[in-house]
Amino acid sequence: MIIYLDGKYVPKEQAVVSVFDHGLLYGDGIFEGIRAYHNRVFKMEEHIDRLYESAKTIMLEIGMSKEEMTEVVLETLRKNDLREGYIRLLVTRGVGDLGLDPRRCPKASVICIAANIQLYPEELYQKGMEINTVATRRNIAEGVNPRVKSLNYMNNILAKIEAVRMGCPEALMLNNEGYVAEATGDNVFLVKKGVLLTPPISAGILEGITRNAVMELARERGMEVKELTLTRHDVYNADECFLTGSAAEVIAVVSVDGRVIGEGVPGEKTKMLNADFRELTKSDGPEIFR
Ligand code: PXG
Repeated sequence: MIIYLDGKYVPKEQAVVSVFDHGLLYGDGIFEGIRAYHNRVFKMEEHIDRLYESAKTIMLEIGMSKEEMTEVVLETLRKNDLREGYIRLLVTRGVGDLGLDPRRCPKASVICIAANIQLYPEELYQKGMEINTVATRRNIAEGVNPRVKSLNYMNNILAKIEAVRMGCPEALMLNNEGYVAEATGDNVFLVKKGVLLTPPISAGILEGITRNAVMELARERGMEVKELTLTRHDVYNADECFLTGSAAEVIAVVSVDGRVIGEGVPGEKTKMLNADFRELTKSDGPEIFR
């Protein structure tokens, strides 16, 4: 496995960072989780744009152009002979001292890993999953805005721990007002009377790239799409529910807090949108090998 690390492509064993890196010391940094399908990097431009937006908000100077960053992603895939896979692109504040002042970190560190990922067992993609609401709330937008894909995922990790302790693979997280936000690494969708519903960005969620793609696919199918403040009541009484994410892709949810959603099997619209999503992965994004 070849890793990109600060300007060099090195074997995994040599891809090591300093214990003084503020990404490690403070979770001071940002990342993207990107997928490659059929020799293309899915929604590459959207991921690079979001990375640079996250950087802007945390006042992190990446030190390379978007074009150069795009090339890093493509070249990392080529060096690993991958036409399909999962890419973890991260930028940390870099090496500093034992104080959180980012001015002590002269240079950001850029890392790109290309590998494989399976978030949930294959069986769950067929049957749909059962999830539970957890007590840990999504962090508030007035703190670290959830739109920043920061390296500090403690909030979501606590939610994941709660879910796992309840015996389920994923958590439904609410925002601080008690409205539906998202899952730990996925956005949430409902289908009710043929309308696609999802919480608005203002609910304090990550603006998922898969979320945006699925909303667009639904509109192309003539479905009405609404970004609405949602309660757990809306979730329990939906006809269908599913999650989206670069890692998770599109996965049906068949039960929430013990309430069976719809017929208790992946719904028709969910399956349709998943098929459309699969199709889109064949043509979207730049080619890796020409
Ligand atoms: N919400 C949160 C909090 C996320 O972290 C999504 C939604 C979906 O966004 P995209 O743009 O991917 O459609 C994410 C992204 C993992 C993992 O290992 C999770 C994500 C990304 C990379 C890895 O669980 N979630």
